[in-house]
Amino acid sequence: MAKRYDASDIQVLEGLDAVRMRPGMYIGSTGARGLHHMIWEIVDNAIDEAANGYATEVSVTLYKDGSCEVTDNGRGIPVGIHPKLGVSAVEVVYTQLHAGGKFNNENYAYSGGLHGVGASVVNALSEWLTVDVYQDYTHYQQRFESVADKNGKILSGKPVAPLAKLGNTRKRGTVVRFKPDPRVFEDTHFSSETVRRRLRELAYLNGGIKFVFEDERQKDPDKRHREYLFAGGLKDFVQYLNAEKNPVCEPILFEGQRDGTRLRVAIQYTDSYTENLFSFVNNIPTSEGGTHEIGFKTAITKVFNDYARKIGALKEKENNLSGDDFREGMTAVIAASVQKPQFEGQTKGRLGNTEVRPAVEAIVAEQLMLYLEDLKNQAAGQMIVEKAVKAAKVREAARKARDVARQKNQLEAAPLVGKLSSCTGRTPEENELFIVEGDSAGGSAKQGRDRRFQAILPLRGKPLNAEKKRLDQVLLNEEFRSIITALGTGVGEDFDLSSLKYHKVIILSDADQDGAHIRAILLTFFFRYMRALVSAGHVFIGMPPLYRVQKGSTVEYCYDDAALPAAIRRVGRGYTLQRYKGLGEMNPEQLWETTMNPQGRKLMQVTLDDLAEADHMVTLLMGDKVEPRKEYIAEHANFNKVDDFEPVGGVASGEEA
Ligand code: TSJ
Repeated sequence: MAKRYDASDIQVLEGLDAVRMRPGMYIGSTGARGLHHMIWEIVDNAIDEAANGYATEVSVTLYKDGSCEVTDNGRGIPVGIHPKLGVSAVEVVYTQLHAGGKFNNENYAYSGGLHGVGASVVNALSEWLTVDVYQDYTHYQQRFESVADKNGKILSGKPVAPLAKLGNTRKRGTVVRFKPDPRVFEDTHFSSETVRRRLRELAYLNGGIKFVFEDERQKDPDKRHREYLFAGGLKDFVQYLNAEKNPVCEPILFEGQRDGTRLRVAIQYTDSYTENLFSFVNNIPTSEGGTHEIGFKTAITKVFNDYARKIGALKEKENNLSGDDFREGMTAVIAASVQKPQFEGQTKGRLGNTEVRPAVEAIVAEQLMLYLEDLKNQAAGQMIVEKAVKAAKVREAARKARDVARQKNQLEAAPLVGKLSSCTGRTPEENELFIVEGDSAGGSAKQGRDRRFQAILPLRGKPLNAEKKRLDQVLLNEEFRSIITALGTGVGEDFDLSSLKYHKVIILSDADQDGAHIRAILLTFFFRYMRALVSAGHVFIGMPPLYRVQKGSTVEYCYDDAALPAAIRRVGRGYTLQRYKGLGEMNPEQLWETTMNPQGRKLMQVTLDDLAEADHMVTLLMGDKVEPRKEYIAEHANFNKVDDFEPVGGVASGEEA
């Protein structure tokens, strides 16, 4: 009877416990990102079923008990007993790490989700998980729990009982409900916004599938239920992205497949100066770009240059136009499907697979050529080329202006460097740059700082609005030039994150309308011309206090109106209250204590969770359509509130790590 264990048995026995030992290895982090990753993992499986044509609807419900439920109306996970393991396929999916690799035979071809970690990881990191399968008029159910044994060791995701038949049903599909384990995650609260936005994005990327969002925790009925279904898919996506802009052509749509890479593309030009490329791999946003983006850009530049020559817009002896020229005013969504994606970079937001670049390049070159050869697209093709020729001319003129400015600058380099009070430390990871509104606050910050790792750059007046200008014009602005010089990274196409001199870039502006405006201008600049700085999490917003409550030696600072009554109660009768109208009213010690000292200050990290939303808001706040901006500002008039930073990309809340 002595059963001999082989390697695969050991994996079965230890698989899920290994996940609990090192959750970060499997879901990236145990913070908010990892927590939400649990949902995406399960949702991926449901989307797979729908994308293969077996389901039409995917829904996600957030419950008051902290659990999340994901449903599809597909075939249901197979319930048959696995011949080798003697348990149902459902159970295998939830208890075996990387079940995908092992069950790729005819009946159990299970993809394991596009994020690739599989449903078993979600099970391992949940307090409990239930799965309901509705298949062949039968309702099956199984429940898993993570329980402590008598030594207090946690056994992860154990089946409470085998898969059971509960009864008859006419329904079809799979329902998975799980509660993330608070022993694993720092915070188990699902963000309504995060889930809702991601479902909307998935609905654009997977046109024709209906996504339903339910949040049972919300009181407001409007926030409890949302449905997203975009029949047009990427076409609808690019039009949505351009909603606040002025499009100058119909969307250009194409798709293709080559050497294992599938690509879908939607492009629409607008009259703006900025380039907006949103790329995805297997439904995952690649905000740091990668090989698919490079292939796309290369093909665009080549095909449009060839076309420009063919129609005589470029003469034989003239140089090719640059890629930037053809991408000015371009909004594009590219969605690639890649077999074994490798995600690299700071936030795993860059595709590394080298084979994808030539595949994407070939698909785009072929399809775009077909588009341009079609007679009914002549006008659009001509317009795009003319636009690029104009962009090149302006760029050339700006380059000359910049050379002049640079020469001038060399003579006057002193004032530019002189503004920055650098720190003495030489470790970029530890160093912080405070960009401070106004000379007087800059002075206080300079005196109050810890000069070993904190540098101060005061801004005089307002930098110009980067949204309405080309990079060339932005570079003529002294405030932006001093920021670029201080950071050491270069800007735009030349931006190089690895030469960043300060790993925290902290914007410090007054808590009033002017301060909010300066903040928005700076964030717009970073968003448009140093996006990797933001996406890698280097940009922060300093939070100066609004009030100081004092009695004798007892002092309390309040960072929002809501905190004031409690602070007054704590300090007690006979207090004095100071309301800060600006940073300049604080002396150096107070500024240090409340806003700059890493022990006790509040910083908001700016994130780019939702690039589409971030772009919308930047366009809305800084662009040239006045009406939507007025509405937005009217709706978000309280500039002291942390929520105001949502515009520039769903700024994550919370204190720095
Ligand atoms: F991740 C998961 F396992 F938890 C999960 C899987 C969660 C959810 C919400 C849905 C699913 C899922 C899996 N939905 N649909 C399926 N389909 C299959 O697993 C399936 C069904 C039939 C066949 C077949 O060949 O007959 C093959 C597969 C992969």
